[in-house]
Amino acid sequence: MAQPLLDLRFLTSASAAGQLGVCHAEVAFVGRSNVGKSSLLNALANQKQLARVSKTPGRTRLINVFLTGPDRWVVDLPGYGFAAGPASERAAWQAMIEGYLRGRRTLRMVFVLVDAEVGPTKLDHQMFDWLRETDLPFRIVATKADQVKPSRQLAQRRDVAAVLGLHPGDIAWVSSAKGTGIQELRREIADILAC
Ligand SMILES: Nc1nc2c(ncn2[C@@H]2O[C@H](COP(=O)(O)OP(=O)(O)OP(=O)(O)O)[C@@H](O)[C@H]2O)c(=O)[nH]1
Ligand SMILES: [Mg+2]
Repeated sequence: MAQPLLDLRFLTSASAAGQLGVCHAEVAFVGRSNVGKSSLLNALANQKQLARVSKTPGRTRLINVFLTGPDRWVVDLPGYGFAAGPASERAAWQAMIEGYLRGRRTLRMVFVLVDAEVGPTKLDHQMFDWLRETDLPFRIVATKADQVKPSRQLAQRRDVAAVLGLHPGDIAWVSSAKGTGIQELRREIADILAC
């Protein structure tokens, strides 16, 4: 069977959740700026420039919606914790992300991306707490796994999971650069969006 998500294509951008139309089901990527959300989307789609990637944090400034199959969305959100820029702008970003996460009845899973090498930051923990409070289903994805030394891979998986009170298997461990874990995540997302 062909791999799912390879048909991902750009649908629309919005600066507020209220501008978005309806869909059947959607999943979203959140995480701090520069953690690799847009790169992961490109890896899942096996397309190099579907979502814009940058070395400079704060590249994704809008809610970017990508379409797969009939009426299924994968949503790339702007990152949090990007220090540069005026406070008012940061507050507007936060309102955009919160507005989206609170406002979508069709949102089936929030994938929270954390850096595999750095582990969860204070802001990531705040995000987990907030997601628990709002009762949104979420799953943790550790990105840039290629940056973890091969000799540290197992221990790092265990450590990142332990900090979060999870088992190593509860966390998807991926590298967009090397393709690690991408096929598994594709299937997982396709299953979530399926019915
Ligand atoms: N080594 C390595 N670098 C990666 C990987 N994924 C992303 N990067 C790099 O990390 C940087 C940020 O990637 P983006 O995908 O733009 O990150 P983002 O989370 O979308 O960032 P914002 O849009 O600013 O929130 C880029 O320089 C990417 O090339 C990976 O799997 N391995
Ligand atoms: Mg991005």
